[in-house]
Amino acid sequence: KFLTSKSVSVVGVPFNGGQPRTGVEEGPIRLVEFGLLEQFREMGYETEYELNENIADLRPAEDPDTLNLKQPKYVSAVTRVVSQQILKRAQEGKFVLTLGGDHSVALATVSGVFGAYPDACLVWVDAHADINTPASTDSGNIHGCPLSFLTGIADQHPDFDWVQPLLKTNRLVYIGLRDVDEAEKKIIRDAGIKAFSMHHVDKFGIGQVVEMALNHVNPNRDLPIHLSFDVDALDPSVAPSTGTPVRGGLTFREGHYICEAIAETGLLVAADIMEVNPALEDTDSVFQTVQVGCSLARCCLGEALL
Ligand code: 6HN
Ligand code: MN
Ligand code: MN
Ligand code: MN
Repeated sequence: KFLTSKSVSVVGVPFNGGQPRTGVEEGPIRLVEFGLLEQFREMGYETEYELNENIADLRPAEDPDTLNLKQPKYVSAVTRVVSQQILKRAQEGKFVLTLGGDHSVALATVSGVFGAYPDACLVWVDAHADINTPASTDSGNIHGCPLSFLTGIADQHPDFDWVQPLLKTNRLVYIGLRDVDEAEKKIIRDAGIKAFSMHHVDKFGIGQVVEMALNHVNPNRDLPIHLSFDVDALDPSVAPSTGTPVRGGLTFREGHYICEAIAETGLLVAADIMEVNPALEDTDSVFQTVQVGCSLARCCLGEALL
């Protein structure tokens, strides 16, 4: 047991600078408006909340030469500040729940969580691998790159020199992949990173996949776990309001099962719910996506455990 009390610190990161579509910065406020904090309190959690409303004010001027990345100084400035916030809350023994924002915010969450728990492992649930390097990215969108910086696979980039390679590749496991760039496949193969794609979910079932994933990163079930959940891992019929939807994703139950099974270990110390974009699609789609984001978060905190 790593957490010292039944206490959750919710960190909203209303940030869209890691990708081109606006709206994802409204993810955190919509999840909170939906009643997430009250839901945690009803579950018996002491709940604190920081929205980081003015985070976009940190935007610096960009250099003309960004080495292939889009707005690296903006992403760096925001994630650097938020990483310190998350580090502090994790050090206080609180469960840290981060609400994105786009997935570049994982630069902050993983840096903060692994700063507090150097032995932690990371379960990355996503349609995408988010491990492009500045050299390999086609889009230049940094939400497709955080894991290359966090693992030290990316060459040093002047704007991200504060990011320490705290994540060892054998402490990272993927679930849900189905849209991985060719360059990312090579990175994953060369580094020997364990990855369970949708193909594996179909083949083995979600129960076996989570078991195998944890066996890889946490064989003795004694290390802290950080779960980073991109809602585009879910099928677009389940979570339609997200910036880069890909068909053939996790069902509602498969997504929840992952959160429940990891919560059940008693080792989960932090979770991210990322890429909810309330500006995309119709009202029903937004409601459905916000609702599923909240229920995933509650499952991370043990709601489904009897
Ligand atoms: N996400 N591999 C693509 C890219 O632009 O690098 C997609 C990345 C998506 C990132 O959904 O967090
Ligand atoms: Mn992602
Ligand atoms: Mn994704
Ligand atoms: Mn692609």
